[in-house]
Amino acid sequence: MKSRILIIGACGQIGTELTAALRKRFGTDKVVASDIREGDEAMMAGGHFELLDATDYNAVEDVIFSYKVDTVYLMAAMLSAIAEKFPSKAWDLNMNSLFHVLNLAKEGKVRKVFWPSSIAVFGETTPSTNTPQTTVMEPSTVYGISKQTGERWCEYYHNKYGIDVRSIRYPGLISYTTEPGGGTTDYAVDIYHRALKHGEYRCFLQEGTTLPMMYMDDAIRATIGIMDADPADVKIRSSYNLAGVSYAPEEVVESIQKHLPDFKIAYEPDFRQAIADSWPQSIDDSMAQKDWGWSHEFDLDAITEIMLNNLKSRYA
Ligand code: AKB
Repeated sequence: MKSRILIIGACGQIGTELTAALRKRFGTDKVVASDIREGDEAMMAGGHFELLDATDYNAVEDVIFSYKVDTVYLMAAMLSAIAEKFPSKAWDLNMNSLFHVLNLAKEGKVRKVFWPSSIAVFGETTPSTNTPQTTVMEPSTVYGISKQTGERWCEYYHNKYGIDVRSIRYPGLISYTTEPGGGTTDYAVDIYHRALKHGEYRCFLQEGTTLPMMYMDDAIRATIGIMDADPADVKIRSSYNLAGVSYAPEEVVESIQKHLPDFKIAYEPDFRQAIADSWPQSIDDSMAQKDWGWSHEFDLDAITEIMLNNLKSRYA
């Protein structure tokens, strides 16, 4: 019987923690981690691992077939800042990988799919505070355009072919295990590393840039939560708004200074400022709360405490 879970993009920021959580929950034999590159020791030694290019349909199909995969979490993607540098590569990766998995589901080779969207689907014309689930969406980044398009395809495949695809719009994610790569919200992770290593941080976003953020444990809980939900309760098949906390760089500084009073920040905004300015400041996630019981746990001070405590030993 097909019963295994495949994670594509298992070595990325979300994939790493999602793999650990799913291995813990379902047992190592039930989970197949895969990525285009090898992961750290815990990833490689902790269970099944396959080198896999998410844009190679045949390779993805082979892994699904040989491991008897039933459910796919497609986490491979090029994030907002890096995608601006490689637009066509980003489009290929973000879109082709999704089509491959949706088509494999359409052919009956996979039963259930998770695909991550992002707050990047919104743009300058979107109401920026308490952004509703359904609203104006005119993303201005390659990443945002790919995520918005992906949402439309997910809904289309669900409506037209009955595919059980589920998705959430992640805000910026904060974690200490694996660093993010190529996002606009990455400052909110880098800042903790720099605070411990150098006592100061040069921030590529300016003061007052409020963005929606979330601690990784909340994001993993949301991901598993929507996948656990009864299919009838997952009423939105494009992607759900998801909220944690919203804050600006100076609020992270204040939170860090409660532990490291001498910590300093300098603001040197770059091209990522325009991306951040086009995104919402806060998100209304009442649909996720209502449909599948979502609620976040971690606030900024709790995140800061966890980040500093866990990174401390690395920079001691
Ligand atoms: C990024 O900054 O690109 C990502 C995102 C918000 O999807 N963290």
